[in-house]
Amino acid sequence: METKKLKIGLAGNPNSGKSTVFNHLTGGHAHVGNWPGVTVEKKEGKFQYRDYEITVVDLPGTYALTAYSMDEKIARDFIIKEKPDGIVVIVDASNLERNLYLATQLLELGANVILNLNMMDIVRNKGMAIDTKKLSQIFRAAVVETVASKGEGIDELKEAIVNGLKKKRDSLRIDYGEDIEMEIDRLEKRVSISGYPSRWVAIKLLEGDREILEMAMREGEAIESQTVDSKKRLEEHQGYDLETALVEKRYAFLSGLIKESVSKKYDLIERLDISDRIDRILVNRYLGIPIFLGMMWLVFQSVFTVGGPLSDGIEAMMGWLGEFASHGIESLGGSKWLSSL
Ligand SMILES: Nc1nc2c(ncn2[C@@H]2O[C@H](COP(=O)(O)OP(=O)(O)O)[C@@H](O)[C@H]2O)c(=O)[nH]1
Ligand SMILES: [Mg+2]
Repeated sequence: METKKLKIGLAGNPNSGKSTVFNHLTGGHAHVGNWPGVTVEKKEGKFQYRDYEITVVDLPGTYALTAYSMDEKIARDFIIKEKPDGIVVIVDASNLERNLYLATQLLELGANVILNLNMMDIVRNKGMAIDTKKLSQIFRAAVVETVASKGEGIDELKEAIVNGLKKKRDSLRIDYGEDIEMEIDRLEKRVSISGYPSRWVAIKLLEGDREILEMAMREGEAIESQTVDSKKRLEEHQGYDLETALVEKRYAFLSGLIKESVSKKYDLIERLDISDRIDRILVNRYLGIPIFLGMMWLVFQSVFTVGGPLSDGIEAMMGWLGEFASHGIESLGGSKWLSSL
């Protein structure tokens, strides 16, 4: 049988277990070189699975795909220029929201993503469960769970690489809201950079990505003033920083996704959450004052109903103590004038 070739990239936040997965896939045999033009290390390995020979490229550990850092630029250039068959995104599943941000960016860039939920041992210890089917549906990517440090799930990951990548999925579209979508639309129609998805380019222009703007201007100078106009319209009307707004929309999408697909058993963390919620009711703007007044009323009531008999009792006890003290002093041989005090 003829061997077919696949090339995949491994992406992930630092400390997500990327090197551990790389070593399990490739058996630790790696060719180490540099990324073109820079001194950042590039690690490549190979493995055979079924009738495939799969080349694995270790991408630098990153949190996003902006042009601000060399590592992030390397990751996005690899996807656009080397056109790998897929990207395995290694995710620390015990820290899903932050880790999925990178995966979201890769999907928006049009990469064929396999989501590797690593650190599943920690997730299970926390009493959490992840609905991988639902996550896969909403995220439009194959999902595989692993405990890479123990080699668990690596075969399933290999299977997903050869099978999951065959499926053509619709690319993920985050809804940025009516106003922003209108400007994305406008820019998307006016810009084209060969090899780059135009919606992604439009979003990057709104984000203020210098590299993308320079590339877009080489295709047509007018795009700069059009970008400035779009940003001005949004920022002046809404009074927000556009770059922040775009990041927030992605996190809003992620938090919805996590609400749908992650469930928690009733564990310690949950109980702490509940006491936190009670605190929030007590300090709530509207409920706090009525609850406070109610409590004060109870205190007053208790002073009048319980306080009467109680103060009688205290008086009686003081009298008795006085008797006891004067008798005691006398019986110990003290003089009459001392006990009369
Ligand atoms: N508990 C747990 N630890 C893991 C798992 N996978 C990797 N680790 C550990 O996490 C740390 C970071 O892993 P590494 O592969 O160096 O992460 P990288 O920075 O993404 O390359 C190491 O100490 C690994 O042994 C896992 O599934 N569960
Ligand atoms: Mg590493």
